[in-house]
Amino acid sequence: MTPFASTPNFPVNRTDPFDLEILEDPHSFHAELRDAGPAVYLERHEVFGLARYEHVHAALTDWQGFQSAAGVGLSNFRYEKPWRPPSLLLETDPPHHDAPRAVLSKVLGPRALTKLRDAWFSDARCLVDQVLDSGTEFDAVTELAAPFPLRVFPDAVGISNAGRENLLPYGDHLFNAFGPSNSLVSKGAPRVAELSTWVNTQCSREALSAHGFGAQIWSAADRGDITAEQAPLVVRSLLSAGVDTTVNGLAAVLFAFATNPDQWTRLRTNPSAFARSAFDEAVRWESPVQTFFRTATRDIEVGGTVIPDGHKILIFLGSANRDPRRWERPDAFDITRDPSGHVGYGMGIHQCVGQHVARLEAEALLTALAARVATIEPVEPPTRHLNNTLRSWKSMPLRVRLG
Ligand code: OVP
Repeated sequence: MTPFASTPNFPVNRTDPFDLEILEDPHSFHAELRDAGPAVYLERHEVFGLARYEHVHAALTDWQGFQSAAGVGLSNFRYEKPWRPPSLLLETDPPHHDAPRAVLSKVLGPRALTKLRDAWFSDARCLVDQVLDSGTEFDAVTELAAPFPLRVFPDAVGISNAGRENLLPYGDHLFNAFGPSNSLVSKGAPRVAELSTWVNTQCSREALSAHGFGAQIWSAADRGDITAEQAPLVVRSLLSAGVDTTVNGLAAVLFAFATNPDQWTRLRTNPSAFARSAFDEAVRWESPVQTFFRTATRDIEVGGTVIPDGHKILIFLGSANRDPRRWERPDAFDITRDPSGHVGYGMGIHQCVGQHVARLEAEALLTALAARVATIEPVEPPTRHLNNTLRSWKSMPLRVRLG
């Protein structure tokens, strides 16, 4: 049954967390895992799963016991060659993690973003006007949540306009590849070489405009803060992590408001006060990044279970963010709650370095919508785009009333 004692001292679950039906609607599976115990053996992939907030938080903050350097997907870099050179941010630990992290946190920090604020607010108003002027029914994924980040973020990084349509499929495959080699990974495989070549080409100094995030990463290499070999891989992290995540985060907050009209009314009473925390509440509620793996660096105890050295551990961020042991009315989208402490951006030394960028995009888009839109409702149920890691969407038909 398991590679361990015939009577294991931990619960065992036979469900595949990456089964398409589970990805479509993971909530009851998450509740089952949380109720089973602090650490559950997931027999299908021979890994341990952590689904309660307390233990997810503890594992994320213990980077020494739960390493990222063996990969944050199911595959262990000690035994299997990764499909692309590992990320210098996501798939490393101190000391190697420190310099790239310090560079990116400065380039993407709140101070640096103040320069983009007015331009992004105006871009958001422009996009919202364009959508609303052509009608009050639209697809919130393909007309708002995808086009907005796809316009402002690659501009801010400083890549060319040509080929930007590659960013979403590249990210889709990247986030699928953290999971097992299932049908979602096979579906992306034919385009991997082409998409990787395009992304890698965008990371060279020559491909990047003069003052963007990309150029600032190369300037950090000139100063000696990182090496010239590291610079293109740090740029690659921006192009890898910065698009699909925000597209799905924005779609999530729009869906949250469409299905909770009282919350939209409340947002509109004071958009500048509520927009930011509303987005964080949507990140808690939806967890656009559902899972990441860690690897045990020694025999390590979690709530009475010893996870053996070298084992992969699946961390259920989405489950932790709806754990009733931590949150009151966890399934309710409530912009007046304090969502801080949610693990939708992770926690600890790897916590999302782009979170200020994501929040600024959301604040700009929600503010532009709040200025013109009185009510939002679904026209028909949205459809999911299934991904091994992302809680993603294909379509979201909405109807709004102006005023
Ligand atoms: C959500 C993330 C995701 C995918 C790729 C990378 C980071 C990277 O650093 O390449 S964080």
